[in-house]
Amino acid sequence: MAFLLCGRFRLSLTHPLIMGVVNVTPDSFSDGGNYLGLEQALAHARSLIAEGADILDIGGESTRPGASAVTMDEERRRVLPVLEGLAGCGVPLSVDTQRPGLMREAVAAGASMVNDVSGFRSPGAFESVADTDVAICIMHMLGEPRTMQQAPRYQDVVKEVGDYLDARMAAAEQAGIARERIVIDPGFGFGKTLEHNLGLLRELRHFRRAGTALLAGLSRKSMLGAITGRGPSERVHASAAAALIAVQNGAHIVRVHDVAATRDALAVWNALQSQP
Ligand code: 9MG
Repeated sequence: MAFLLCGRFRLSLTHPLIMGVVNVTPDSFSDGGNYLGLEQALAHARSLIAEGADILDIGGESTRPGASAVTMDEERRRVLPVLEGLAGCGVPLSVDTQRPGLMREAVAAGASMVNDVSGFRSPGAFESVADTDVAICIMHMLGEPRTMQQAPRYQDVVKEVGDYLDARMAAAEQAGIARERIVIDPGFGFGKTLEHNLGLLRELRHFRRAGTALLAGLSRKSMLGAITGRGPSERVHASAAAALIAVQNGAHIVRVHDVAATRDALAVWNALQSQP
Protein backbone atom coordinates (compact mmCIF):
# COMPACT_ATOMS: atom_id res chain seq x y z
CA MET A 1 0.00 0.00 0.00
CA ALA A 2 1.29 3.46 -0.90
CA PHE A 3 2.28 5.67 2.01
CA LEU A 4 4.36 8.72 2.89
CA LEU A 5 6.82 8.60 5.77
CA CYS A 6 6.43 11.87 7.59
CA GLY A 7 8.34 11.88 10.87
CA ARG A 8 6.40 9.79 13.39
CA PHE A 9 3.44 9.68 10.98
CA ARG A 10 2.91 7.18 8.19
CA LEU A 11 0.33 8.70 5.86
CA SER A 12 -1.68 6.42 3.61
CA LEU A 13 -1.91 7.71 0.05
CA THR A 14 -4.94 5.63 -0.83
CA HIS A 15 -7.19 8.67 -0.24
CA PRO A 16 -6.35 12.29 -1.05
CA LEU A 17 -4.83 14.27 1.80
CA ILE A 18 -5.57 17.91 2.59
CA MET A 19 -2.68 20.16 3.58
CA GLY A 20 -4.01 23.33 5.25
CA VAL A 21 -2.05 26.56 4.81
CA VAL A 22 -1.01 28.57 7.89
CA ASN A 23 0.78 31.70 6.72
CA VAL A 24 2.43 33.49 9.63
CA THR A 25 3.09 36.74 7.83
CA PRO A 26 2.05 40.25 8.87
CA ASP A 27 -0.55 40.42 6.09
CA SER A 28 -2.15 37.18 7.35
CA PHE A 29 -2.41 37.91 11.08
CA SER A 30 -2.30 41.29 12.75
CA ASP A 31 1.08 41.89 14.40
CA GLY A 32 2.37 38.59 12.91
CA GLY A 33 4.96 37.13 15.23
CA ASN A 34 4.02 38.84 18.48
CA TYR A 35 1.75 37.31 21.11
CA LEU A 36 -1.51 38.38 19.44
CA GLY A 37 -0.31 37.17 16.04
CA LEU A 38 0.82 33.88 17.57
CA GLU A 39 -2.53 33.26 19.25
CA GLN A 40 -4.35 34.03 16.01
CA ALA A 41 -2.11 31.71 14.03
CA LEU A 42 -2.61 28.89 16.56
CA ALA A 43 -6.38 29.40 16.57
CA HIS A 44 -6.43 29.38 12.78
CA ALA A 45 -4.32 26.21 12.67
CA ARG A 46 -6.63 24.46 15.15
CA SER A 47 -9.68 25.48 13.15
CA LEU A 48 -8.13 23.97 10.00
CA ILE A 49 -7.56 20.69 11.88
CA ALA A 50 -11.19 20.74 13.08
CA GLU A 51 -12.30 21.26 9.46
CA GLY A 52 -10.40 18.17 8.35
CA ALA A 53 -6.81 19.11 7.50
CA ASP A 54 -4.52 16.05 7.40
CA ILE A 55 -1.30 18.13 7.41
CA LEU A 56 -0.60 21.79 8.23
CA ASP A 57 1.95 23.82 6.26
CA ILE A 58 3.40 26.67 8.32
CA GLY A 59 5.29 29.45 6.56
CA GLY A 60 6.82 32.72 7.75
CA GLU A 61 7.94 34.17 4.43
CA SER A 62 5.62 35.06 1.59
CA THR A 63 6.37 33.26 -1.69
CA ARG A 64 3.86 35.29 -3.71
CA PRO A 65 5.08 36.75 -7.00
CA GLY A 66 7.04 39.93 -6.28
CA ALA A 67 7.40 39.16 -2.54
CA SER A 68 10.70 40.19 -0.97
CA ALA A 69 12.70 38.03 1.41
CA VAL A 70 12.62 38.35 5.21
CA THR A 71 15.65 37.77 7.41
CA MET A 72 16.29 34.34 8.89
CA ASP A 73 15.77 35.78 12.39
CA GLU A 74 12.38 37.15 11.43
CA GLU A 75 11.33 33.94 9.72
CA ARG A 76 12.45 31.93 12.77
CA ARG A 77 10.57 34.31 15.12
CA ARG A 78 7.37 33.78 13.15
CA VAL A 79 7.50 30.03 12.57
CA LEU A 80 9.08 28.30 15.58
CA PRO A 81 6.54 29.44 18.23
CA VAL A 82 3.71 28.19 16.00
CA LEU A 83 5.36 24.77 15.62
CA GLU A 84 5.95 24.62 19.37
CA GLY A 85 2.41 25.76 20.13
CA LEU A 86 0.97 22.99 17.93
CA ALA A 87 3.03 20.17 19.46
CA GLY A 88 0.77 17.18 20.01
CA CYS A 89 -2.01 18.59 17.80
CA GLY A 90 -2.40 15.19 16.15
CA VAL A 91 -1.52 16.01 12.55
CA PRO A 92 1.91 16.30 10.94
CA LEU A 93 3.31 19.81 10.73
CA SER A 94 5.17 20.95 7.63
CA VAL A 95 7.47 23.96 7.59
CA ASP A 96 7.54 26.05 4.43
CA THR A 97 11.09 27.41 4.22
CA GLN A 98 14.04 27.62 1.84
CA ARG A 99 16.66 27.99 4.60
CA PRO A 100 18.64 24.89 5.64
CA GLY A 101 19.32 26.40 9.09
CA LEU A 102 15.64 26.89 9.77
CA MET A 103 14.80 23.43 8.37
CA ARG A 104 16.98 21.92 11.09
CA GLU A 105 15.51 24.09 13.86
CA ALA A 106 11.96 23.43 12.67
CA VAL A 107 12.48 19.66 12.74
CA ALA A 108 13.88 19.97 16.28
CA ALA A 109 10.77 22.01 17.18
CA GLY A 110 8.45 19.26 15.93
CA ALA A 111 8.06 19.61 12.15
CA SER A 112 7.46 16.29 10.36
CA MET A 113 7.86 17.67 6.86
CA VAL A 114 9.87 20.37 5.08
CA ASN A 115 8.30 22.12 2.10
CA ASP A 116 10.86 24.02 0.03
CA VAL A 117 9.51 25.95 -2.97
CA SER A 118 13.07 26.29 -4.29
CA GLY A 119 13.42 22.50 -4.54
CA PHE A 120 16.16 22.25 -1.87
CA ARG A 121 18.59 24.12 -4.10
CA SER A 122 20.28 26.02 -1.23
CA PRO A 123 23.65 24.46 -0.37
CA GLY A 124 23.20 22.02 2.51
CA ALA A 125 19.39 21.84 2.19
CA PHE A 126 19.09 18.08 1.59
CA GLU A 127 21.87 17.41 4.12
CA SER A 128 20.01 19.36 6.81
CA VAL A 129 17.18 16.78 6.79
CA ALA A 130 18.87 13.66 5.39
CA ASP A 131 19.57 11.96 8.72
CA THR A 132 16.06 12.57 10.08
CA ASP A 133 12.80 10.79 9.24
CA VAL A 134 10.87 13.83 8.02
CA ALA A 135 9.17 14.07 4.63
CA ILE A 136 10.32 16.64 2.10
CA CYS A 137 8.33 18.41 -0.59
CA ILE A 138 10.41 19.29 -3.65
CA MET A 139 8.66 21.94 -5.73
CA HIS A 140 9.50 23.28 -9.18
CA MET A 141 9.99 27.03 -9.48
CA LEU A 142 11.44 28.86 -12.48
CA GLY A 143 13.61 31.68 -11.10
CA GLU A 144 12.77 33.18 -7.71
CA PRO A 145 9.61 34.74 -6.25
CA ARG A 146 10.67 38.35 -6.86
CA THR A 147 11.01 37.90 -10.63
CA MET A 148 9.47 34.53 -11.53
CA GLN A 149 6.40 35.91 -13.28
CA GLN A 150 8.40 38.12 -15.65
CA ALA A 151 7.72 36.35 -18.97
CA PRO A 152 8.38 32.70 -17.99
CA ARG A 153 9.21 30.55 -21.04
CA TYR A 154 9.36 26.83 -21.73
CA GLN A 155 9.66 24.71 -24.89
CA ASP A 156 7.58 21.97 -23.25
CA VAL A 157 6.48 22.85 -19.74
CA VAL A 158 5.39 19.33 -18.74
CA LYS A 159 8.65 17.73 -19.90
CA GLU A 160 10.90 20.43 -18.40
CA VAL A 161 9.15 20.42 -15.02
CA GLY A 162 9.17 16.59 -14.99
CA ASP A 163 12.88 16.44 -15.85
CA TYR A 164 13.66 18.97 -13.12
CA LEU A 165 11.71 17.01 -10.50
CA ASP A 166 13.39 13.74 -11.54
CA ALA A 167 16.83 15.36 -11.20
CA ARG A 168 16.02 16.82 -7.77
CA MET A 169 14.56 13.49 -6.61
CA ALA A 170 17.75 11.72 -7.71
CA ALA A 171 19.81 14.30 -5.80
CA ALA A 172 17.64 13.77 -2.70
CA GLU A 173 18.10 9.99 -2.90
CA GLN A 174 21.83 10.51 -3.41
CA ALA A 175 21.84 12.52 -0.18
CA GLY A 176 20.24 9.57 1.62
CA ILE A 177 16.55 10.54 1.55
CA ALA A 178 14.35 7.51 0.81
CA ARG A 179 11.62 7.76 -1.83
CA GLU A 180 8.93 7.09 0.78
CA ARG A 181 9.85 10.44 2.33
CA ILE A 182 9.65 12.42 -0.91
CA VAL A 183 6.76 14.54 -2.20
CA ILE A 184 7.04 16.25 -5.59
CA ASP A 185 5.11 19.27 -6.79
CA PRO A 186 5.04 20.99 -10.21
CA GLY A 187 4.70 24.39 -8.53
CA PHE A 188 1.57 25.98 -9.99
CA GLY A 189 2.09 29.72 -10.40
CA PHE A 190 5.82 29.66 -9.73
CA GLY A 191 7.28 30.99 -12.98
CA LYS A 192 4.32 29.90 -15.11
CA THR A 193 1.71 31.62 -17.26
CA LEU A 194 -1.96 30.65 -17.18
CA GLU A 195 -1.37 28.46 -20.21
CA HIS A 196 1.58 26.69 -18.51
CA ASN A 197 -0.50 26.13 -15.36
CA LEU A 198 -3.42 24.69 -17.33
CA GLY A 199 -1.04 22.41 -19.24
CA LEU A 200 0.42 21.13 -15.96
CA LEU A 201 -3.01 20.56 -14.44
CA ARG A 202 -4.25 18.75 -17.54
CA GLU A 203 -1.16 16.50 -17.54
CA LEU A 204 -0.74 16.21 -13.77
CA ARG A 205 -0.78 12.41 -13.87
CA HIS A 206 2.45 12.60 -15.87
CA PHE A 207 4.22 13.61 -12.60
CA ARG A 208 3.24 10.50 -10.66
CA ARG A 209 6.36 8.55 -9.70
CA ALA A 210 6.47 5.13 -8.02
CA GLY A 211 7.11 5.42 -4.29
CA THR A 212 6.64 9.20 -4.04
CA ALA A 213 3.62 11.39 -3.33
CA LEU A 214 2.40 14.11 -5.69
CA LEU A 215 1.25 17.45 -4.27
CA ALA A 216 -0.68 20.20 -6.06
CA GLY A 217 -1.13 23.75 -4.74
CA LEU A 218 -3.68 25.75 -6.70
CA SER A 219 -5.60 27.33 -3.84
CA ARG A 220 -6.58 31.00 -4.39
CA LYS A 221 -3.80 31.40 -6.97
CA SER A 222 -3.86 34.12 -9.58
CA MET A 223 -4.57 31.59 -12.35
CA LEU A 224 -7.98 31.14 -10.69
CA GLY A 225 -8.35 34.92 -10.55
CA ALA A 226 -7.58 35.09 -14.28
CA ILE A 227 -10.24 32.47 -14.99
CA THR A 228 -12.99 33.77 -12.68
CA GLY A 229 -12.19 37.48 -12.48
CA ARG A 230 -12.33 37.24 -8.67
CA GLY A 231 -9.96 38.45 -5.93
CA PRO A 232 -8.03 35.98 -3.68
CA SER A 233 -10.62 35.77 -0.87
CA GLU A 234 -13.41 35.14 -3.41
CA ARG A 235 -11.70 32.14 -5.00
CA VAL A 236 -13.02 29.49 -2.60
CA HIS A 237 -15.28 27.74 -5.12
CA ALA A 238 -12.71 27.89 -7.90
CA SER A 239 -10.08 26.55 -5.48
CA ALA A 240 -12.28 23.61 -4.47
CA ALA A 241 -12.91 22.84 -8.15
CA ALA A 242 -9.18 23.03 -8.90
CA ALA A 243 -8.34 20.73 -5.96
CA LEU A 244 -10.90 18.22 -7.20
CA ILE A 245 -9.46 18.26 -10.72
CA ALA A 246 -5.95 17.87 -9.30
CA VAL A 247 -7.02 14.79 -7.33
CA GLN A 248 -8.89 13.37 -10.32
CA ASN A 249 -5.69 13.87 -12.33
CA GLY A 250 -3.47 12.09 -9.83
CA ALA A 251 -2.57 14.39 -6.90
CA HIS A 252 -2.17 12.62 -3.54
CA ILE A 253 -2.05 15.85 -1.52
CA VAL A 254 -3.70 19.21 -2.15
CA ARG A 255 -2.36 22.33 -0.42
CA VAL A 256 -5.31 24.61 0.36
CA HIS A 257 -6.48 27.62 2.36
CA ASP A 258 -10.15 26.57 2.45
CA VAL A 259 -10.09 23.19 4.16
CA ALA A 260 -13.84 22.76 4.78
CA ALA A 261 -14.79 23.47 1.16
CA THR A 262 -12.05 21.15 -0.10
CA ARG A 263 -13.04 18.40 2.33
CA ASP A 264 -16.63 18.46 1.04
CA ALA A 265 -15.54 18.50 -2.59
CA LEU A 266 -13.22 15.54 -1.99
CA ALA A 267 -15.93 13.68 -0.04
CA VAL A 268 -17.87 13.48 -3.31
CA TRP A 269 -14.77 12.14 -5.07
CA ASN A 270 -14.09 9.64 -2.27
CA ALA A 271 -17.68 8.39 -2.37
CA LEU A 272 -17.27 7.52 -6.04
CA GLN A 273 -14.03 5.59 -5.38
CA SER A 274 -15.72 3.29 -2.88
CA GLN A 275 -18.51 2.33 -5.32
CA PRO A 276 -18.28 -1.34 -6.38
C1 9MG B 1 4.48 27.71 -0.06
N1 9MG B 1 3.70 27.41 -1.25
C2 9MG B 1 2.89 28.27 -1.92
N2 9MG B 1 2.34 27.66 -2.98
C3 9MG B 1 2.81 26.38 -2.96
C4 9MG B 1 2.62 25.26 -3.79
O1 9MG B 1 1.87 25.31 -4.88
N3 9MG B 1 3.24 24.12 -3.47
C5 9MG B 1 4.06 24.06 -2.38
N4 9MG B 1 4.66 22.87 -2.12
N5 9MG B 1 4.28 25.09 -1.56
C6 9MG B 1 3.66 26.23 -1.86
